[in-house]
Amino acid sequence: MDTPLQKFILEIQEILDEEFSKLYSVMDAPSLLKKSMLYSLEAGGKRIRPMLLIATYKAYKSDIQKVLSSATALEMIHTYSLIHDDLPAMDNDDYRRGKLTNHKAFDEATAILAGDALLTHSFYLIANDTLLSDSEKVHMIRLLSLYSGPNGMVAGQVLDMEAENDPISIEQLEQIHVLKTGELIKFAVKAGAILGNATKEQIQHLETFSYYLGLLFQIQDDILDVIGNTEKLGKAVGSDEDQNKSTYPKLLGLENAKKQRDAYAGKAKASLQKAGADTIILMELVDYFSQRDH
Ligand code: GRG
Repeated sequence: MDTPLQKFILEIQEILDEEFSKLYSVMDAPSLLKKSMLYSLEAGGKRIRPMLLIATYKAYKSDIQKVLSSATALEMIHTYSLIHDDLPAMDNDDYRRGKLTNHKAFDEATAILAGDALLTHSFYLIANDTLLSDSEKVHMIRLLSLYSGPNGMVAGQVLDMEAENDPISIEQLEQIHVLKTGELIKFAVKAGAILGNATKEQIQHLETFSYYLGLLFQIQDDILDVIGNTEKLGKAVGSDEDQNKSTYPKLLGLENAKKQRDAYAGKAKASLQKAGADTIILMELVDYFSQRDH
């Protein structure tokens, strides 16, 4: 028997696949560019950010059509960040999600442009959504650009690059992850809550929830690097490029990293309860984030 979360995951994956295939026919872009954008969008990501956005919205309202443009836009920004992160100038990875990275399947210039196109088109999708009021559109675009830009995810990427090869403290590591991973997770939760008309107080508790969720997601990512998962990013576990990176297990030890992850899961769930958003799906998502194996 599928759990409510398993059903939800399948439902969201189908919805997003449909949104992306609509994109293909709607976008009046050169065919190579579309192919490169769709190649990465459909490469088999877990879709955790749109899932979180839609699950948070569903804690307050049920007509999920209203959040589809924001959820799709969010996954597009996440996908652009992965394409650019894999480029030779950054992580120089050949594989992602068990497939060739975008610049290996196409070429470097096409991959850069596919990332650029995903980023800019994400804002167009929201601006063009007839189900959102003008003020909702501006609100979504403002938050998404703030959290993914130079004060958010891009800042995290820069700090991460600067920290390479240098020993850093656990506080610095957390700051990098809060920006690099946490800001998009924060957008997911806040966008769902705002469009679901949650109160200011509920949104504050949800922001706290997203903070702990982002951190426990990243701790689990680091733990998977240590305990090994051949599928994960298609990289060899403990590969050379990972040797110099600071991670939670390296700074805390594996057992303490697991304890920290579980403590954050408890705090995330407590915040959900305070926000009146303690639905089965959101609660199960916390466990899914902290126990995932890829
Ligand atoms: C290039 C501006 C710019 C930013 C890149 C997200 C990111 C910032 C880099 C990716 C590298 C990385 C391992 C980041 C940590 C966050 C993380 C675990 C991303 C992978 O997200 P998942 O697990 O990926 O949701 P899938 O493949 O499931 O979509």
